[in-house]
Amino acid sequence: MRIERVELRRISLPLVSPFRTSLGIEYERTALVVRVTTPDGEGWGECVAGADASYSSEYVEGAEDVLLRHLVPPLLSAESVTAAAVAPLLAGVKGHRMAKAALEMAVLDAELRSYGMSFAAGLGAVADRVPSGVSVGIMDSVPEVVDAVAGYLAQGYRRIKLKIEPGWDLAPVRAVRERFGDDILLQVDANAAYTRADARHLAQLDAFDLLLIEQPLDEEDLLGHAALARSLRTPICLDESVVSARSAADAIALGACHIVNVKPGRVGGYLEARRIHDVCAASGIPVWCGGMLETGLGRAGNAALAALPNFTLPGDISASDRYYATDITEPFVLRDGHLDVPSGPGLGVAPLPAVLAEVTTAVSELRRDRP
Ligand code: OSB
Ligand code: MG
Repeated sequence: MRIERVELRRISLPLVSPFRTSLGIEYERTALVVRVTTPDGEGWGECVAGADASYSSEYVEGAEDVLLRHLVPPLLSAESVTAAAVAPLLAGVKGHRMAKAALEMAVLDAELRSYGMSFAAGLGAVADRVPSGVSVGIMDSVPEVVDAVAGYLAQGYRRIKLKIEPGWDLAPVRAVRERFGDDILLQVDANAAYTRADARHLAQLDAFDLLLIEQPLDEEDLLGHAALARSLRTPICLDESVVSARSAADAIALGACHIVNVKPGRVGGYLEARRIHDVCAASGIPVWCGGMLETGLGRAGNAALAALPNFTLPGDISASDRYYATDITEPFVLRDGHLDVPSGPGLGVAPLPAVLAEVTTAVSELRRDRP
C-alpha cells in the first residue's frame, strides 16, 4: 500500500461525568485522530495519549509533534507499507508508543478494509461479542460511589473496577461489597499510587475477594510488585509497567504479576498487543483489555482485540454513553452486558463527518512529495 496523505486531527470531547483517578481529574477527553489515505481508500487511527503526561510520558501535543516530525515522514517516503512493516520502519525512533500505535492502527485499518477483512478476523478473534466492564472513578463520598455502581450494575455491566488511592481504598471497596454482595466481579486500580511500604495496608484488601489489584506501585518497580505478589492473596495485575511483549515476559518471569491489562496504545499498537496476548497465553497468564476513554474508533479496535481467546476477564470496554453524550462514530451500546464486536471491513466503524468536524480543535496534514 502506498500512503499518499496523513491527516492529524486534535479533538476534544466532553465526558458525561468527570473521571478522577489517583493521577488527576479529567472533564473532557483530548485525543488525536489519524487518517491515512491510500490510492484505494483510507484508514483511521486514534492516539490515546492524554492531555497531560500523568499516566505515561506521552501527551497529545507531544504525540502530534513526534508524528509530524519523525513518524509520518518515513511512511510517506516508503514505496509501500503494510501494518506489519510500520513498527520496524519506525524502530529508529525510541519510545512514543502511543503515537506509533495510532499510526499503525490507521494503516492496519486501511489494509484490512482493502481486503474486506475485519479487525477481529485480522487479529484472530474467536467471539462476536465481549463482556463489558466499567471503570469507576474516585468520588467525593462513599454513598456517591455506591450509587454510581448501582447505576452501572442496573445497566448490565459485568464487572466493576474501582479506582483507588491512599485514603480511598478500603472504605469504598467494603461499601460496594456490602451493598452488592460477593457475586459481583470487583477489582481495583491504583494507577501506581502506593509504595512498597504500603504492603500491609494493601493486604487488608484480601478480605474482599477482589479479582485483582491493578498497578499498585510505580511503573518501574517490578521487584516491588513481585514482593507484593508474594505477600497478598489478591492477584496483582500490571498496566503501566507493561509496555511491550518483552516487558510482559520479564514481569511474568519475575513473578511481578498474575494477570496483565493489555492496552494497544501503551504497547505501541494492536500487533504488539496481540504478541502480549500470545506471550501471556503461553505462560498461563490471563489478560483483559484496558481502556483509555477511547472514542468509537479505539473502542472498535479494543472490542476486536478483546475477542481473542486469552482475554478471559471482562475489559474496560464500556458503551459509548458511559463516556460521551455523542461519540464520533455510531455509538457502541450495551446488550445483555456485552458489546458486539464489529464485523465490517477494518474497524467496522468510521467517524461521522459532522460530529468529527464539530469536535475538532486543530488539523494538520502531510502529503507524499511525488505522486
Ligand atoms: O489506568 O486503566 C487506567 C483511563 C485513562 C487512563 C488510565 C486508565 C483509565 C481507565 C478507564 O481506567 C478505562 C476506560 O473505561 O476507558
Ligand atoms: Mg489502569
